Amino acid sequence: KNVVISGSGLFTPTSIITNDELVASFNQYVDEFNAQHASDIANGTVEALGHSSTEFIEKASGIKSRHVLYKDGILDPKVMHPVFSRPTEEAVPEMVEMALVAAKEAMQQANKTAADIDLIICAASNMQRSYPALSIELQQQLGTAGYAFDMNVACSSATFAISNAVNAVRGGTAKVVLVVNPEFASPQVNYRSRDSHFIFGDVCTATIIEAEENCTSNNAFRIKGMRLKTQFSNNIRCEVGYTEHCFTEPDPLMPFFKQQGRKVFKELLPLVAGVIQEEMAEQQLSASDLKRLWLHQANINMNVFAVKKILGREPEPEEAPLVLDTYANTASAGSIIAFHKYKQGLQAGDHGILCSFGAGYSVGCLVLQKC
Ligand code: CO8
Repeated sequence: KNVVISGSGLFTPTSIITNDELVASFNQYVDEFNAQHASDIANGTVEALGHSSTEFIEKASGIKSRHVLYKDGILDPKVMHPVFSRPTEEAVPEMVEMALVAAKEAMQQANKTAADIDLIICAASNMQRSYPALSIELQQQLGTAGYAFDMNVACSSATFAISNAVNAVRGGTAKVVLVVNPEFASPQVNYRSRDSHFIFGDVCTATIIEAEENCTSNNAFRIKGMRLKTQFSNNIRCEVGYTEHCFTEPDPLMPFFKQQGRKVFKELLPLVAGVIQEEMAEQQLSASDLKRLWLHQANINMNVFAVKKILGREPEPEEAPLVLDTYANTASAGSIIAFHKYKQGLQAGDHGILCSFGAGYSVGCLVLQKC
């Protein structure tokens, strides 16, 4: 049975933090830290912190700004994290609020109402709570029937969820699936860490997956191939979990994202290129058959490297669209934002590849064909 992505949606928070704003706040924190610890720094017991810089961030990552749900606390050198109310049982949590907006746009594109949807998958790198599942609350908010579940494969949550959706449609447990990827990343960023304070932004994407025979959308993409791969690595890690308060040695840095960026760069790229090339061989596609590459958005240099490896040449900007300049790394939502914003202009029969890569390690490659 042919299965398609018949609609996509995007929620973008209105607040933007530029590199200059982020660096100014970080450098003020550094100056205050170094002044406070001046004598320990002088006697060598504490290491002085170094300034961050807009030039470094743009050159190393390609990121110029990011959207966040709660800007103020992040930029206050005395706070340096988003500040918001604890969700109550009566209030809809942020991730569900974000998902509602993205879902409605995807449903509209796919000509679907809540009555059509019988499975919701909420797939993201972090869940705001363990249970009840956020997807089930979204199900209640939208008024859909059927069932819903949450899942997490970090940066590959969206592609792995689409693969689950395809299997549900093929297996007959669902007819129309809504996948949402509310990436509320900012609470997990250590804004006091020079190495990672610039990396992430908040966003939510959504897709509708259904059988081609039921699809009435005029901008649908057939999912021709799916290839998923995981390989364990500690190089991107977050330790936070429900056991946190039980540990004999509490660690105040536990909730944060940590990575060995260079190692990730080196180890992940061959994995990504391998998965994409294997799937291209399976689908009998050569580089010249690919009209677009909607890639994970973590680092501009990484994307350029991956695209050159796949196409065997420098890409034209529209062949492998970048959104990380204004969205930063949005974990699993990145490749879906690229798809959502740059899926126009393909002709029926044209092929493209949507590929996520990141923590796990994980790689999720979808071969898409314009219907
Ligand atoms: N300003 C100035 N200097 C800096 C800064 C800064 N902000 N940060 C680091 N430096 C310094 C370093 O200290 C280092 O100095 P020295 O040479 O003296 O030691 C120098 O600059 C070079 O540092 P790096 O080697 O770290 O610089 P890189 O060129 O490697 O760039 C990157 C760093 C941008 C992190 C790069 O390595 C990278 O992007 N790698 C790939 C990372 C990647 O793809 N990660 C995947 C992310 S995981 C994911 O996408 C989702 C995870 C789950 C979601 C979690 C939600 C929060």
